[in-house]
Amino acid sequence: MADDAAPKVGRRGFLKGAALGGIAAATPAIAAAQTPPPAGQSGTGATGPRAAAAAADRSQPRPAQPVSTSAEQTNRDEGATYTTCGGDYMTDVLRSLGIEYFAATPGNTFMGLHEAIVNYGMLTQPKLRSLTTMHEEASVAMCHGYAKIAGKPMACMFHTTVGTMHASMAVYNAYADRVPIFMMTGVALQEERRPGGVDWLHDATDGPALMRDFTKWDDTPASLTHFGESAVRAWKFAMTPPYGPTLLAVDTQMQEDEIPGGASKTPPIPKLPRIVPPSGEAGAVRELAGMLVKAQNPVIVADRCARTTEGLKLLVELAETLNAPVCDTTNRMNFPWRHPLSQSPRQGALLGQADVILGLEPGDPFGLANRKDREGNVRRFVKPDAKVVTISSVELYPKGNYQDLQRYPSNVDMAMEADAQATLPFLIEEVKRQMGAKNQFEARGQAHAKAHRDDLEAAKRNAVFGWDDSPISMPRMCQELYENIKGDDWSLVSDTNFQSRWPQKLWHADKHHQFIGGHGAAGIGYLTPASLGAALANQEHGRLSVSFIGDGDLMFGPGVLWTAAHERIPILYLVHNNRGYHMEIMQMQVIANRRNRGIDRLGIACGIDNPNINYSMMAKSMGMYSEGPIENPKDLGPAIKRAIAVVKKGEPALIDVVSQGR
Ligand SMILES: Cc1ncc(C[n+]2csc(CCOP(=O)(O)OP(=O)(O)O)c2C)c(N)n1
Ligand SMILES: [Mg+2]
Repeated sequence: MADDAAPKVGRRGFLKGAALGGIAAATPAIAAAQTPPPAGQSGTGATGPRAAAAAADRSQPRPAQPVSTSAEQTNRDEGATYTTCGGDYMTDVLRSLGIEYFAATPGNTFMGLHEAIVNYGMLTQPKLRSLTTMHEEASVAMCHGYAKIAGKPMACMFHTTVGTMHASMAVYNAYADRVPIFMMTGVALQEERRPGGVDWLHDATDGPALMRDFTKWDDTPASLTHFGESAVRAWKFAMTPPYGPTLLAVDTQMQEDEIPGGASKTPPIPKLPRIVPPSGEAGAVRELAGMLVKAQNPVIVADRCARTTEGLKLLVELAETLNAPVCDTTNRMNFPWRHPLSQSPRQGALLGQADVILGLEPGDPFGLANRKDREGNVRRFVKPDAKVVTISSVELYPKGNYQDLQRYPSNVDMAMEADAQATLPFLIEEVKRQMGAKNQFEARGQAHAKAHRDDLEAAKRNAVFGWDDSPISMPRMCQELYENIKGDDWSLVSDTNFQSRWPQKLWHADKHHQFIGGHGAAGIGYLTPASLGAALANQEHGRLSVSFIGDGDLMFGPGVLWTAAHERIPILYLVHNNRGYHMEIMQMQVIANRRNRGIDRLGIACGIDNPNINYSMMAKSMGMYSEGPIENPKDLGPAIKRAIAVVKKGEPALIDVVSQGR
């Protein structure tokens, strides 16, 4: 990416640099169009909880840069070559939306826009950064991770048909994880634009159909004006809860050709309104507050609740007001890990005693009250008279076919169809009003605080089992990392499921950017690129991004390491190298044991060994600092220290840790 550090602007570049001004002159409203209203101005009044929630929402686009409107700069189309192609206009639309990054594996169905981004978008303000990937799945997963830190979409574009097919699993992950992505693919609508046989193979009359079941919205705009409107609409829908990926199929002719009629006919950039997410209906919020205030044992289960920093703060406020325990599914950074009311390890026991259960954006509302055993028998484990209330935006946008909604939750008493984070300010206000001045729940809070301390002590005791073992134990790997980052502004940009959640059990984390949650749809091949996208978003804040990636996950798309090195994105990858698809080993062991056939041969199906892969050498071959394979746990801490020094200089690094299954 270093290309734009010393731009050779030249005549075309100079003219391009002037281009934004040219469009601004043609469309005076453009500079103001995507500038959000002053913080605090809301759809229903400038004060109160709604305004406070909106003020802290980092999802809104950045204000457009000031633009010049000098006469010289309006001459965009003077000279021998055209300077106002459709791709340039599209580039301006993207950056008007606050999009800063664009990831792509190149393909000629989008070269008109790709060239415009490289030769115009990267050289003029506000600069776009184009990142080259080695698999379309990596482009999408990078956008997935980026959005979880940045709180807004990154753009990617993939080749028609073949690129769309490659991208699809990562799109499904993002869809199931309710994460916004601004995606584009090409399409040559006219046969004259398909000169060769391959061009026909790489075209589809309805390319987005392939992923329509798991994208939030798509369109195939038929003119530049239409592109502008659909692009703004795609961003808007992606960022309206439930968030999700949206897709535009963009005609090659429109990307490549001059703007019909020349620069003066450049279409305007449509205005993006500030989005106000739906909050719960006032009467229902009052009723829920009453249930929570009266409850003896309320339990809050937070799933994809905290979209932003503000969401985490609000959940802390609700929990502390009620002294109610919070069980965090870890799909988002919902709640501080060492908060005394953080009770995730005790979720089963707490739900069993609960009289009111509040599920915030639950991915599996059925699971709030029911468990299925391995034989498929369902058991309701909450008390018969326990009340279950959910606040969820997901059911405002249901789709068929893919089964991401989980089993029908007949256990739910009230389903508040609203965004949980947007509803929390009203719920807190109402709980406080109904509670009055006196805090009636202090004893409950103290009991939970003690349970939290007990869990922490138990986790510390358990962590030392096998401390000096080789392969290296999970708690040892996690703690060696934590000891080296705890003084920094760190961000764990991977999931912790495959590390048995040791970070949640032992680390202190109280900031929204310190953890990004999981895959969404458990599609492997997500961790390595999604971590990188999140690290990209962390880069401008100077945060230390660290990531655990599986050896299996890494081998789904090792080319991500080259993108990390090439783009110089600071991140520390620890490869949890258990030399196998260990999740599948565990599952197959259950089957083999059920059939009394032993587990000795399962490595044949699930091992990644013989030969062992040297991930450190692999990373080095792509220009990345690396160490390992590390087998002796005593070598791990010093290696991490050295790698972090590299990361702090702005480079990626990887350590291959030969480690236990879980
Ligand atoms: C695309 C895809 N293929 C297959 C699976 C099934 N699967 C789930 S976990 C897993 C193993 C992943 O290996 P690794 O990343 O090394 O993690 P480990 O379980 O070894 O810790 C596999 C293959 C999946 N979830 N997604
Ligand atoms: Mg593995």
